[in-house]
Amino acid sequence: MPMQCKLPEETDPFPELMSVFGEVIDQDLLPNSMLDNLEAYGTKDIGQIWPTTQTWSHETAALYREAAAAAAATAPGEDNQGSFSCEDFLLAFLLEFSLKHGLPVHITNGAFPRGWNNEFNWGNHDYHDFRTVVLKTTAASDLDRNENARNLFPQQDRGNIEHLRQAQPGDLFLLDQDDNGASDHAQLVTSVEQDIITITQGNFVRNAELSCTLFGDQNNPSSFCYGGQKLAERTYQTENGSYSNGNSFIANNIRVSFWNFAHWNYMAAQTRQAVNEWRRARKQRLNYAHW
Ligand SMILES: [Ca+2]
Ligand SMILES: [Ca+2]
Repeated sequence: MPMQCKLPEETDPFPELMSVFGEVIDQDLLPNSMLDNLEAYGTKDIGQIWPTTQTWSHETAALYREAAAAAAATAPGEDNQGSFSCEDFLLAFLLEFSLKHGLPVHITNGAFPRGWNNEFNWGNHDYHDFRTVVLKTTAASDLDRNENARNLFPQQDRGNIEHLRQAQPGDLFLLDQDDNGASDHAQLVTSVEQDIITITQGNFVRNAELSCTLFGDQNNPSSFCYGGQKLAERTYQTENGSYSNGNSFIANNIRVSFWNFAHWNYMAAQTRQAVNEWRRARKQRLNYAHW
């Protein structure tokens, strides 16, 4: 898979949008003024992080679930020896799978409410840069955003034990442990068998060293101060409500969620179109300047 920011050919058709889990949310696109600004600040051309070569469908979502079922063994360990904060693990796993299969992603957070899209390269960035910025700027509570993930049981905001039992590998467990309405922990479901649900998770522990407080970025997976922890496997026993750390768990504080693939398909197509239109207009502008 080429990792350079290759520009799409104007004739490159966007892959067909397939029917898949999720729903399209109204979200602002990249404005031309922003693309013009990037150009003004020295970006030569706007390319892609990776090209979307297929869209999310029931088939590719099923492949993703298969990969999640093997996630404990193949957890992505590009840097920090496989250490991650909880949401960073879910994102790193997703990004790696999407890159490998040419699938679109559109991750929205407070730092970039328009969403990070693989079809938009804001400079000469590579996959590693993209991954770093997405992980660094996205918190567990951002997975609550409808643009990123949707509840699998929309009739109720909160989960219950029956919802947990119906989970599948690849689903996200979003936990609101302090019950303030925002998720503060996230886990990847890797298997559901009878009364036992297995998850893989990262964790975050703040590094209290002074040098980290002053110079490090605890949220940056590439920083020497990254607070991500080694991946761990945990189990829920739905029969008796016990969790593998010895505590019991409260099913009502866990939402079963899945990525909003339908929205990402749509946003990647829209982003490619917006970038192509901007490039066409820019070419005309340059031709006119050279006249
Ligand atoms: Ca993060
Ligand atoms: Ca919370």
